[in-house]
Amino acid sequence: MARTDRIADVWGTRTPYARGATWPVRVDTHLEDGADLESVDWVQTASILHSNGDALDIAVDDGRIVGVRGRAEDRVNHGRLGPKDLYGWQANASPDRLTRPLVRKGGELVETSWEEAMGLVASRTKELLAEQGPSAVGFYTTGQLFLEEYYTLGVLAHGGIGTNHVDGNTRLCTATAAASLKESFACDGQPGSYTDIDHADVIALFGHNMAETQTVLWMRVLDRLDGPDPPAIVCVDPRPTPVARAATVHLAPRPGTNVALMNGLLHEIIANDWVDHDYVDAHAVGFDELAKRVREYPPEKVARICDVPEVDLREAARLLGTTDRLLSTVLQGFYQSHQATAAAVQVNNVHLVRGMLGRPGCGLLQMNGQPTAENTREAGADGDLPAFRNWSNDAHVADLARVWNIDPMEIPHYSPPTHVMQMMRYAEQGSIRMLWVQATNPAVSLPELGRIRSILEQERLFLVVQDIFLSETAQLADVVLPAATWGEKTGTFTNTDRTVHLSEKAVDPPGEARSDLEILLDYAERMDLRDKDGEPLVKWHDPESAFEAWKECSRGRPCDYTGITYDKLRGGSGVQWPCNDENPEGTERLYADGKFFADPQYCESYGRDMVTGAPLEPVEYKAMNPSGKAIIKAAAYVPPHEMPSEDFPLQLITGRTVYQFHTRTKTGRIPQLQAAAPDVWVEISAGDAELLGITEGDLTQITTPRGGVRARARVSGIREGVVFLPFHYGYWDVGDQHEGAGRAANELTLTDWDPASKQPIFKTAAARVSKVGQGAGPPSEAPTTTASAPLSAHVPATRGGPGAQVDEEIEETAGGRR
Ligand SMILES: Nc1nc2c(c(=O)[nH]1)N[C@H]1C(S)=C(S)[C@@H](COP(=O)(O)OP(=O)(O)OC[C@H]3O[C@@H](n4cnc5c(=O)[nH]c(N)nc54)[C@H](O)[C@@H]3O)O[C@H]1N2
Ligand SMILES: Nc1nc2c(c(=O)[nH]1)N[C@H]1C(S)=C(S)[C@@H](COP(=O)(O)OP(=O)(O)OC[C@H]3O[C@@H](n4cnc5c(=O)[nH]c(N)nc54)[C@H](O)[C@@H]3O)O[C@H]1N2
Ligand SMILES: [Mo]
Repeated sequence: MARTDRIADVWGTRTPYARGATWPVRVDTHLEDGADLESVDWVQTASILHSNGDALDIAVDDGRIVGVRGRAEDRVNHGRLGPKDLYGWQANASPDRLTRPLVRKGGELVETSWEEAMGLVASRTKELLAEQGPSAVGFYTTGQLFLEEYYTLGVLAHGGIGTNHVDGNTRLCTATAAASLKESFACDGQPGSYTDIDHADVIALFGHNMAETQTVLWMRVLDRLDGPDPPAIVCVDPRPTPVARAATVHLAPRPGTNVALMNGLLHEIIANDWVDHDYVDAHAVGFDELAKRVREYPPEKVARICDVPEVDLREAARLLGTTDRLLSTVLQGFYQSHQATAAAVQVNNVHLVRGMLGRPGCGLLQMNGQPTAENTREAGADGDLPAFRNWSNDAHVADLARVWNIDPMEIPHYSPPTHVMQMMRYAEQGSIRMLWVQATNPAVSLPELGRIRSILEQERLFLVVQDIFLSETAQLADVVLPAATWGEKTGTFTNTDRTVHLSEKAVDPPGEARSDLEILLDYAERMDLRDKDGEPLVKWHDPESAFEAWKECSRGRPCDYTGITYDKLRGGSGVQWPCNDENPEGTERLYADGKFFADPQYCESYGRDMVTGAPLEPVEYKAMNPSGKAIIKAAAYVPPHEMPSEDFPLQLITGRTVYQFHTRTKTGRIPQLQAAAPDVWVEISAGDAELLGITEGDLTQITTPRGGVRARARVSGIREGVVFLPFHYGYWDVGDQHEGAGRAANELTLTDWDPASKQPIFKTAAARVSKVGQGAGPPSEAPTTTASAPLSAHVPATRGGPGAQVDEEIEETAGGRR
C-alpha cells in the first residue's frame, strides 16, 4: 500500500503494462480523518466531475459521506480515481448548499415553500402558453444530471410543452463531438473504447489535455508508456501540457489553424499512399474530393500557416500514416476553436482513409467533457430527438409520437432545434420570456458575459434556476429551486466510451432540496400534460421506472439500452451500449464490421454544410450516400474571424486546470482543491513577457474588445503570441486585487459559434496584456504540476499536505508490477 499526496502527484503510482496485457488494478481510497472503516457502508456510483466515468463507491457513516474508493472490478478505471473525485465529495456537505426554494419579492430573493415556487413556475408557463404559445418558453439544461432526468425533460418539453427551444450546456462542450460524428457516420456515438489504449501503437491527442481533464485515462496511457513496447504520442496543443511533455511529437499550432494542420497531415498520408484503399472503396464515400482538397496543403505551406516546424509535421504524419493501431482523441482545442466541426471531421477522415476503426487499438474518441453529456444528447435534452432519431425524417418523428402516444404534429420538427446562443438572442429580443436553467451557470460559462448578464437580468424575462448553490446565475433568478445532487439521488449515466453506470443514493439531500427528477415530475403534473388518450404524458414516478421508459424509446436505435437493467449495473462493471438481445453484454467497439448507422432511413442526421451550417435535404443525402457508408468530408482552411491586430496583438485561449471544475461551485469549496489553484492567472510566454516588461507574478490586465480581466502572470512555456486564462473563476469569492475589474475569462470571449455544431468559440480572440502598477508581486498561484508549470525555479511547488494523502493499493499480479 502506498500513501500519496495526490495534489502533488496527480496521477499517483505507476503500474506499467505491456501492449495487449490487462491494465493492472490500483485501488485509490480517500477517507476523512478518523473515518471508521468497520462501520461504513459502501454505495455504488461513478464520478461526476468529468466524462471519464470512473467507477467508485461512496463511504457512508451515520448518514454522512465520509470518503470514496475506486471500484477495482470496473472496466473504466480498474480502481483508480483522480484528484477531483478523491476530494470532491466534500462539496455535498458544504454549509452553502441551497436548502429551500427562493422567489424574488420586492427585488430580493426570499425563502418560500415548494408549493409557492412550483406553483409560480407552472402558472407563468400556462400564462405564456396562452398568450404567445410554446415559443415563449426555453429550457437550458446541462451535462451533469442523470439520463432519467434528461429523458423526462425531453418528453415534457418536446412532447408536452411543444417548444423547440431546448438545449444543454453540452452545446458549449460536446456539440462538436456530436456534429462531427453525424457528419462522418451520420449518427452520434463514439466508435472507440478505452481499452484501445491497451492495444494502440500510436495515440494522438488533438486539442485534448487528457492529463488534466481525464486524469485516470491518462494514467492508463502513462502505464503503457512505462511498460514494454510503449506507444508513440502525438500531441496537438499550443501549450506545454503534461501530454505535450510526454509526446513523441508535439505540434504547437497557432490557435484556430486546426483545419490547415489536419489537411497537412492528410496531405502526407495521401501523398505517401498510406491509404487503405480496400477499406475506403468498400466502406466510405467522398475520398476523391478529400484527395483533391488536401493537395492544396503541402507541409511547407501548412508549417507557415500553423507556425510549426515542417519536420515535426512530417514526422507526425508518418506516425499516423504508418501505424497499424491508431487511437485518436479530440476535445476542446478543436471543438471550441475556429472551424470546429470541419477540424474534428478531419480526424475522422484520418481513421477512415487508414481503415482504423472497429479493431482493438484502432479507436476514435470524439471526447465528451461533462460526466453525463452523452445522455443529454441521447435523451434529446440538447434539442435533438431522443435515441438519435432524425428530426428531418418524418418516419422517425412518427415513431417517437408512437412511443409517447401523441400526435406527430405535437413534436416540433419544422426547423433545427434552437441552440443556446440563439435562445439568448431570442431572450434579448424578448420573444423567449421564460427561461428555465438547470445545473449550469451561464452567467460565468457563456461567452461575452457583459451581454449575457444584461439578457438574464431583464425584468421581462422570467428566469428559473435549479441549482445546488446560489450561483452567479441563481442570483439573477426570479425563482431558485434547490436540487439534490450526486450521492443524494439515484440514476444512470454514460461516459465517453458508451459505458453506462448506475449511481445510487447514498445520503439524504440537505434541508428541503429535491432531486431534479422529482422537480420535473412535479412540473409535468402541475402542467397536466396528457397523451392522446388523456393519460398522463409522463408515465413514470421514480428513477427506475423512468429508465424502463427510456429503454423502450431506445429500442432498435443505435444507443439501444434494452438489455440493461438497474440490477445488471449493480455490483460489477459498467456496460457499454448498444446492449440488447444481439449484444447482451454490451458492445466494445462500434462499426467493427464496417457497417454504419448511416442508411438514409435509419440515420440520425443527413449532415450539414460545414461552411454555412445549412442542413442537407434528405434527397441530397440519399443521392450522396444511398447505401449508408461512412462519409469523408473535406474542408478548406479559412483564418479565424478575430485575428491579432495592432491594438490586440496576442491570441487569447481559455480552458481548464486539473484541480478545478468549471465555475467552481463544487471544487472552489473543497480545501485541498481550492488551495492548489486559488485564483485566476494568465499564462504568457517568456518572449512576450519580456517585451511587455512583465515578470512572474505581476498583476496584469488582459483586454479584448469585449472587456477586461485582472490576473497575475505565470510566465510559462506556452507558445509565443498566445496567452491562456483558466475560465473557472467567477464572482463569489473574489479578492481585493480584482476590485473594480473583471475576473471571469468570459468577460473577454466573443459572441461567435461554429456554423455546423453551433458550439461557441472560446479559444480564439485577439487580446492585449499590460502590467498593472509597479514592482514585482509574489509568484502567481497557478499550479506548478500542470500545463501552467512556471519557467522560474523560484515558485513554490504545488502540494496538498496532510489532508491530501490517498491510499493506493496495487494488485500484485504477473501483469502488475514489473
Ligand atoms: N480538471 C478538470 N477536468 C475536466 C473539466 C474541468 O473543468 N476541470 N471539465 C470537463 C469538461 S466539461 C470538458 S469539456 C473537458 C475539456 O477537456 P480539454 O479539452 O482537455 O480541456 P481545455 O483546457 O478546455 O482545452 C484543451 C486544450 O486545448 C488547447 N487549445 C486551445 N486552443 C487551441 C487550438 O486552436 N488548437 C489546438 N490544437 N489546441 C488548442 C489548450 O491549450 C488546452 O490545453 O474536461 C473535463 N474534465
Ligand atoms: N471561456 C471558456 N468558457 C467555457 C469553457 C472554456 O473552455 N472556456 N468551457 C465550456 C464547457 S466545455 C462547459 S462544459 C461549460 C461548463 O459551464 P457550466 O455548466 O456553467 O459550469 P458548472 O460550474 O459545471 O455549472 C453547473 C451548475 O450546476 C450546479 N449543479 C451541480 N450538480 C447539480 C445537480 O445535481 N443538480 C442541479 N440542479 N444543479 C447542479 C452547480 O452548482 C453549478 O452551478 O463551460 C463552458 N464555458
Ligand atoms: Mo465541457
